[in-house]
Amino acid sequence: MNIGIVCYPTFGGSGVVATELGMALAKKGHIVHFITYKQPVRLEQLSSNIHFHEVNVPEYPLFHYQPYELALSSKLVDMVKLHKIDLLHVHYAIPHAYAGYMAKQMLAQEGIELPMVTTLHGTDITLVGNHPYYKPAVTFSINNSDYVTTVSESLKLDTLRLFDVTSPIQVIPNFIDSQKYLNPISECQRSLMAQDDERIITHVSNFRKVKRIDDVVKIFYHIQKEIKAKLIMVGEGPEVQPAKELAYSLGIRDKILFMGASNEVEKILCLSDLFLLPSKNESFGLAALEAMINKVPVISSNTGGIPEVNKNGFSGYLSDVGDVEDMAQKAIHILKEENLLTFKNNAYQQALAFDLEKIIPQYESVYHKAINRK
Ligand code: GMT
Repeated sequence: MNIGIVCYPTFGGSGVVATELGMALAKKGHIVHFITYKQPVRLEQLSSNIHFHEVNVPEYPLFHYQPYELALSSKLVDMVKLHKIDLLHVHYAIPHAYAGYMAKQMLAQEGIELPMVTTLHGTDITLVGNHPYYKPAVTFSINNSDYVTTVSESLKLDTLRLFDVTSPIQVIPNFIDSQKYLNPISECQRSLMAQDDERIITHVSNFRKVKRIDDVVKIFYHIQKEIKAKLIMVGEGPEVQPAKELAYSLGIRDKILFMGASNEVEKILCLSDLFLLPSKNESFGLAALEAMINKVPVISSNTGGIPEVNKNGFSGYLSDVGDVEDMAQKAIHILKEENLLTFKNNAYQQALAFDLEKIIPQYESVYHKAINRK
């Protein structure tokens, strides 16, 4: 198939999933066209069947807001015609599903049918898309997609609860390429990060309020009182500075490393003993899955789709949102010498349930159905 993928090209989970999906589809022989404003960060290399088409939005002083959706929909029309794209897969409803719908309509005028699959990722439904300013357009775009998928059962329920959706929704969970993690990473040098007798705890996110970064610092504060440990914080966002300030005020700033955004998260995860994800909301928790495939157990909140990924008492533990003490006690339990290895192995086993081999055919099947609906 000749597939057009529209996504955010940044470190965010939806962009990562879209990019990994495109690369996996290309490996299976499909031709994949990424259409977005920048080359996606995880797109390692362009090959003969992976293409990137940049969407440019010319600056014009009259515009207070530059019209990205307009530029994207025009680019989609051009690329579909030029490359004979069979199907469009848009990730994240805002504004991609909306721009995709406009492209579909423009192409229909020329007798070209373009099936569109929309994958909802979370904040496009639970946080941003739900805002009254966006809701009518998001509802319209969902209902006018040929197929709609969500990354968890929980997100499907949220979508049905928050929007007046008339299209059927299929759950296709996020995935991980387990083959990439079969061999130990040579750069996995624990000694660079911590002393031999120190446990390494990690958090990776975009440091938004929804991630409850202050809880990450507080959980670590309790842990380090009982166990010698270091916290590695990976990512960038508005909550980095408040987290640093909280760490200073708790007297633990010297035990926390802020690494900034990284394209090599697995080099940090491979030497980690525990991953913290105390989010207020999380449709799936791809960061937790990436930790687990690296044999890192997870302490998380029990919100949204996280319970579909992290299994309580097996790959880690789940607590109520904000219950910092409970999360810390459970973390300490996992980090004990006699428990750690079991949890590490369990985390890895649990991650294998989301192996790409099981998930990619589900997307291919949706594509076939969407194309055959024409
Ligand atoms: O919150 C993030 O980490 C970014 C956000 C995004 O849209 O890129 O992530 C959402 O999509 C990811 C991939 O499907 C999910 O794993 C995250 O759980 C989801 N984030 C939220 O629901 C808050």
